[in-house]
Amino acid sequence: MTRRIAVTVPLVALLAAGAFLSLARSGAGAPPSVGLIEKEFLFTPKDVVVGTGGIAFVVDNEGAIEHNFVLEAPGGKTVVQIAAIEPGQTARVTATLPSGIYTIYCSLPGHRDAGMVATLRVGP
Ligand SMILES: [Cu+2]
Repeated sequence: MTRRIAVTVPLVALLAAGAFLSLARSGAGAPPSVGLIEKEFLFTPKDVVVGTGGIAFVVDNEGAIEHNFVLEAPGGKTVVQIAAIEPGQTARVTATLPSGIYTIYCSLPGHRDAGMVATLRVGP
């Protein structure tokens, strides 16, 4: 089952964009973000759908032990990763993604096989 996740743009960014429109700023502001929760031994949500382009991953370790975050492109190349997230900590990483089906997982020994893997579908 695929669960569609709301992609949010911070209201502050929208307000700032409007406020500075008259200054012809070219910056697009913060990218949309996707929140992921890690614990033993799963990612929530397990299926994520986003649009192409810049995306920020906000990864919250709600487990009792350390985890990490790896985003793998179709074909197996690592796009971005977060080396370690301690229990109770939140980490963030951004990437610019073309269309495709990506894999998110925790690369600590045994964690992926135990269920710490999720699918990221990126489409237009
Ligand atoms: Cu892990």
